[in-house]
Amino acid sequence: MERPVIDDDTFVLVLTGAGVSAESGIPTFRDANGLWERHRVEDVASPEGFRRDPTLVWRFYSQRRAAAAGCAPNPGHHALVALERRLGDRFLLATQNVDGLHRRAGSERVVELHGNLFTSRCACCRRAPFADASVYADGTVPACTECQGRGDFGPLRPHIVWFGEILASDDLERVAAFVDRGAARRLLFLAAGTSGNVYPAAGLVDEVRGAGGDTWLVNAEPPANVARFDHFIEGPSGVVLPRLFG
Ligand code: BJW
Repeated sequence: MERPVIDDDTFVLVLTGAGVSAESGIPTFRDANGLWERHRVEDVASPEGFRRDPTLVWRFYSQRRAAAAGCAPNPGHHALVALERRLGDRFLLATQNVDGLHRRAGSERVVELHGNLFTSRCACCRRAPFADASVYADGTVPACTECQGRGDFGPLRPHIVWFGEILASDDLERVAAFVDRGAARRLLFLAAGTSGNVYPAAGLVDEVRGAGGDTWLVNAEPPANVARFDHFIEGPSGVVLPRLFG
């Protein structure tokens, strides 16, 4: 199997998607039997859907919280931890996954681009997002305890970036700064387990190529954007990542 050269000058930016958690038992979005086959994305993962039916949205995320809490990181997650320990600050992991499995595996330099399943925030007030593993299976829509009574009482919502919502600017800036630092030395980009459908994450490969970086993709099958990568390794990330970096 082709392996990337990682020397003392190399900066590695990793982008992970749902495929990396698939071997932990967490469903992907767009595969057969994926989440978007069973749920309408505009109903459960958009601000309009939440305004229309917050009960449905909380049922969806409650089921996902309950399921993810029972899952454990797999060898793909652990291989990225080992790579980070080797590279230190020359490593950054940008994940689209909200399941928290990278941090549970031990990854520290992590940017959770699309939020976190086990964090909630108020849909109305400026209260800071907070850790929350609550499950509302009975149709309850949790209320914010901080703005309640002050006239602008609002429901809590999952701290997730839904379609049409902007990603946190400090997260995007952290990734862009890493690309700049790596481009001044030797930059390697690895995407794993992502179909490359959702932006801005799907555009990272183009940014790295524009900065002169080498681009790798590990995926169970060739996705639509495979031609935008210099190297493609087909296979499950739980098997391929330990071989690449073990
Ligand atoms: C394996 C495997 C194994 C299986 N091993 N592999 C530019 C162009 C066009 C549109 C836009 C654009 N910029 C922005 C947009 C709009 C929109 C967008 O991208 N739309 C596209 C659908 C066209 N983007 C947004 O709205 C984003 N916001 C934004 O950019 O704000 C500014 C703006 C707004 C509007 C217009 C313009 C600018 C926000 C996107 C938020 C995405 N949120 C979601 C749901 C919430 C998270 C949650 O509930 O969990 O995030 S959508 C869903 O897709 C989720 C994922 O993180 C994301 C990516 O999916 P991923 O991870 O790639 O999973 P899959 O299932 O698609 O693929 C899995 C892959 O793994 C497959 O290929 C399998 O083969 C593989 N696999 N097992 C290795 N074992």
